[in-house]
Amino acid sequence: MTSTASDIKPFNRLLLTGAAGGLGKVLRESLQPCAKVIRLSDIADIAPATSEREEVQVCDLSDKQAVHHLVEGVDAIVHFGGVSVERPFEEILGANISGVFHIYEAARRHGVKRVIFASSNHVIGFYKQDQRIDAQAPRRPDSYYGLSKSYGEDMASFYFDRYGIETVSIRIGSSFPEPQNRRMLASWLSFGDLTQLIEKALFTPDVGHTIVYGASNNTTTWWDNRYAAHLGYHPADSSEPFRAKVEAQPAVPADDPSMVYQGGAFVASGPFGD
Ligand code: NAI
Ligand code: 15L
Repeated sequence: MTSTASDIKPFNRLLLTGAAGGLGKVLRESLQPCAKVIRLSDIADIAPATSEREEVQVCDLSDKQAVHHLVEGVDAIVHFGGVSVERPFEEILGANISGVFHIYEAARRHGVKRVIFASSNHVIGFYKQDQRIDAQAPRRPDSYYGLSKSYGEDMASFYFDRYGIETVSIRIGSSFPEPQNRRMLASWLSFGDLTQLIEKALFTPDVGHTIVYGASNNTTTWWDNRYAAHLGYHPADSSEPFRAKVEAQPAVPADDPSMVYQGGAFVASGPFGD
């Protein structure tokens, strides 16, 4: 169930990174009740502010000084910016690895106490689809991209233990308007459920560093959220209404990575630069 307006005591200023991206555009609208002002940031062009409740600041996450400036005056950070697919390591390094360090270091210096980190199922992508795992399962990254999200989770853990900055790391499955293939019947996360999860992540007290799998209430499921029960996340949507449409797609061989591994095709990406 999505939080009601009365559950929410909005932050004064919330920073949303990745605001020009697919999910950023959705969250720009849906997170409005969470803050009096949302500061929208991306390296790419962002649509101009539509009211005094929005601020727009272009920023490259790999630029430490720029991120320090970006975080000034914010109360919480929804960190969705970065490279969102598998790419050569050098591209991942600046945006995702240096980027997440810059976000936490700026949070520390400016006294920000809560970060929501867009982690990914690709942190555990080498598990097979017949396995059911929880947040304590050893990570099995499937790509440089997955490794960068794994590093981000460790950064979150460190900044909580060392500085008391709390984080909810959301291992997002596949968040798109609808599931696009058979794998996404299990990994799909609706935009409504993503919003609910971020609201819970922002407003639940004492989260420490919590890892939660971001999936809707799908009939096929690989992920057990027992260690995130305190968030009270109860997904309202399901991939089931899309099953017939997805299963009408051309058959895929049973040994195709998209049918075998939780991370799907990411497990077979690369190598780069040979
Ligand atoms: P997206 O690629 O549409 O958006 C990411 C945004 O980050 C882009 O607008 C891009 O310009 C920006 N960005 C890239 N490098 C940057 C840099 N150096 N400095 C500042 N901004 C930079 O991806 P999407 O789908 O919106 O995902 C948002 C976040 O959620 C990403 O962190 C992604 O890894 C994560 N995620 C998304 C999933 C999904 O199903 N959509 C699944 C799992 C994780
Ligand atoms: C991700 O982490 C990506 O950002 C997104 O584009 C999808 O590929 C998603 O995972 C997925 O696994 O479906």
